[in-house]
Amino acid sequence: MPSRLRIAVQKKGRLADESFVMLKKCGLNFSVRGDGLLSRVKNLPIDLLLVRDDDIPNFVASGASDIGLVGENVFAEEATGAKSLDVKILRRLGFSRCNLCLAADKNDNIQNLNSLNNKKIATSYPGILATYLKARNIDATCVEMKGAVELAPRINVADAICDLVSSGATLEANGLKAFETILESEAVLIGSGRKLAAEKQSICERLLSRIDGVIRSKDSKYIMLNAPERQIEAISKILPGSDAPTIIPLGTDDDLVAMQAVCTENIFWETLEALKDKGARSILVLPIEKMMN
Ligand code: PRT
Ligand code: ZN
Repeated sequence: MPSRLRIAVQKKGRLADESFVMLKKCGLNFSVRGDGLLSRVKNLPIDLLLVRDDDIPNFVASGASDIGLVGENVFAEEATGAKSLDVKILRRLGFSRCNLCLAADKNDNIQNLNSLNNKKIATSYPGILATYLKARNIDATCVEMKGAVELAPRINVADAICDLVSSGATLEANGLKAFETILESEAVLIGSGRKLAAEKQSICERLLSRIDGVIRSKDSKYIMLNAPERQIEAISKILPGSDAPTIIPLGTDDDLVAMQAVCTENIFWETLEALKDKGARSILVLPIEKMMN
């Protein structure tokens, strides 16, 4: 039987939907329904292992899954520090961004790292927190909570908290204020230090190259414009994050050329105005759906 690459993905939750979208953009055709643990990708030798996010680093380390998609916060908690697993980050994926922060009651005098000495901190990330405090010589006690960490100060379980913050609404609703960011997190693709069998390795490399294409095409745009030939250099300098543009003579009497380029950064209205000032006309900015180098 041909071997199939197994990818561990969160089944349900904040990471799940964006993970599925990303894999679909890579051309994987699958559906996730009901209570199934495995979803078979129909058009490639890949299976999705649908699990809780906290289990993903362990599954990748043990070989139950070849690679996995997980928040960097979970990767750092489950795979680094004292728990050290043979798992590494293969790609940063740029979604599910959040910060792991220290926070306390906004009216409290705990508003910096040093004021945490001899205090209790509630968190679901005891590993990351302990490593961070130790490196800074702060002597505080971690109180591990599986959820509702933001309630800990109010019910006198702890003096401060260490929790994920996205919009900040949860902290605000609970009268808390963040005073230190411990980790800036985003979704990451992880793999183990083990060598994959040749067939799986080749599927994995194909997938990684597609993921690179999806990440790069996200902020990239294709720009087309007409401009006087003498302005080619000035206009090229304005195009954000592009290599040398393609120049096509238009054969008109007024020395007009068409310029086309891939810009790896977003193009704002200000850039279009600057291009127009240099003589560019008929400027078109198009989204890029796929890229491969
Ligand atoms: O069931 P399973 O174990 O798989 O899921 P889970 O409940 O452990 O995790 P889930 O689905 O809540 O989150 C999955 C991942 O999403 C996290 O590990 C992070 O990498 C990422 N993520 C991004 C977040 C947030 N943003 C986030 N805001 N995870 C949690 N939160 C929580 C936070 O804990 C706090 O309670 O949202 C609240 C704060 O949000 P704001 O917007 O009010 O600041
Ligand atoms: Zn979880």
